[in-house]
Amino acid sequence: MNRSSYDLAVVGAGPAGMAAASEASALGLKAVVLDEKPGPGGQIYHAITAPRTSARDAVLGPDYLGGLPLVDAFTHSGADYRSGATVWQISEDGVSYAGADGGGDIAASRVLVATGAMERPYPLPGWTLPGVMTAGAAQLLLKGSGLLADDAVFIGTGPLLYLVAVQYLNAGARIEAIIDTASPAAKWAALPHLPMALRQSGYIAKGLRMLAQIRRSGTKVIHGAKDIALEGEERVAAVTWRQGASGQRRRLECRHVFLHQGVVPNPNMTMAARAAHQWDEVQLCWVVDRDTHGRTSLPWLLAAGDGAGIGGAKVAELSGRLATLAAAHDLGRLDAAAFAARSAPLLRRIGAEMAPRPFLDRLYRPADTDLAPQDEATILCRCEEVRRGAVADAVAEGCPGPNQLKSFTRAGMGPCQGRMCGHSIGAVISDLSGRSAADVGYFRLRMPVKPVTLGDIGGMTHAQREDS
Ligand SMILES: Cc1cc2nc3c(=O)[nH]c(=O)nc-3n(C[C@H](O)[C@@H](O)[C@H](O)COP(=O)(O)OP(=O)(O)OC[C@H]3O[C@@H](n4cnc5c(N)ncnc54)[C@H](O)[C@@H]3O)c2cc1C
Repeated sequence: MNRSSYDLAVVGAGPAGMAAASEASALGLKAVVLDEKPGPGGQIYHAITAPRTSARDAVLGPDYLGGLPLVDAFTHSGADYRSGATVWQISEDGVSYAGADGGGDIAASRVLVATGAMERPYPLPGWTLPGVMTAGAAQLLLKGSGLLADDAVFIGTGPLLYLVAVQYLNAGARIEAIIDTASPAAKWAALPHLPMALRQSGYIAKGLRMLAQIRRSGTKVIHGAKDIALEGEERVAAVTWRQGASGQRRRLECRHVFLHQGVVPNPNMTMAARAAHQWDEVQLCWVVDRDTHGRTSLPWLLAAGDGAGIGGAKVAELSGRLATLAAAHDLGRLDAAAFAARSAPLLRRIGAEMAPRPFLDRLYRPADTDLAPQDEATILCRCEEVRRGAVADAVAEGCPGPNQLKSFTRAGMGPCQGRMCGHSIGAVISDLSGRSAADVGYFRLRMPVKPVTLGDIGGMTHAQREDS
């Protein structure tokens, strides 16, 4: 059992967590960083410390390699880094984690949650078939293991869908088709925000370059698809959809499908800690209430990065630094003048980096029917196999929200604790009841936030488990 004591415990070694730890060391704070992955980098820089080859560099692109200095600074920061450490509980006393070393409790004066984003669930008929995964999962396989699936169909909307498609093309894979589900109305809603987005024209130029590369590759891009469904027995065999005004049903055979409709903050840890959250009507997700420096409604808890609100990797890095400044100031280790002086340039850069967000969030807004699927047989909660029809029955019987739905159906009570279904369940109840998503609310979450064994909680090492 590990009971060392730290000024700051950081959960997550993505851009936010790595930057926070580097800043902590520069300020003389004793910091520990825990991440369940085997190496630092988070989602964007997943497996960045793997041996480099020119082929891999060319596939993953310059933005991926741009993470190397950050990882290098983190590695040399002097912060205590625990890889393969799954944090299952946080509190005002610190964090509890499970890991190969036996895990344990780590006392810390402040806890910074930098657990990043997750892909918004995209439930549609057949999405649980083998051969179907999220675009982000396909990307992790590419980054981590160099695995590719030829002739995949990409379905959905959002910058990450196109980024993964481009990385696939860079790797020499053939893409069967991209079915872009963004509604035409989204473009009109985004347009007024284009001038502000152009203040950071690099993002727009990058997006246009990706679209041009996909066009040049000859990949089929299909717009206006409705009622998309995946077919197959043992595994996915085809995608079908209704096209255009005639509503004619089309069919495309395939063996792999990658789904994606944007990323949302992973709210499980901050919600389970009982920090205040609110519904973001533009990003269509729950976000933790926080000030400019990531201080939440709980005095011991800070939040940074995409887990606290989607802003991308640069904003994650900057917000990690700001949260550490706040921790240092609040612990009496940084005076008010230094706190203000160090914060000002970071806040300015965050303002600039966030300029394209209102445009991007509206341009890639998922269609309402994709957020809340209409087909009765579509599974919403994968862990407990709860279908939309069961949710509709419960709402018709008077079930008012996700928490009561647990008693009706067990939705959200499986190992993922609602991570995979929370947003879809909220959207479907909102759709069925005519109430806003904010009013419907989210699951009431509890620790442990990750599935752990009694051995993990008791702090057994792997060797002890094998002996017992
Ligand atoms: C699947 C996926 C792929 C993405 N790929 C890209 C990309 O290629 N390019 C891009 O620009 N943006 C990408 N993004 C968006 C992206 O997340 C970045 O904006 C950036 O990585 C955010 O940094 P962060 O530090 O906030 O979180 P992350 O980079 O997500 O890091 C969070 C870290 O927290 C760890 N963690 C989470 N829960 C626990 C726990 N309970 N215990 C221990 N550790 C925990 C995770 O293992 C992870 O390493 C991706 C998002 C997702 C969901």
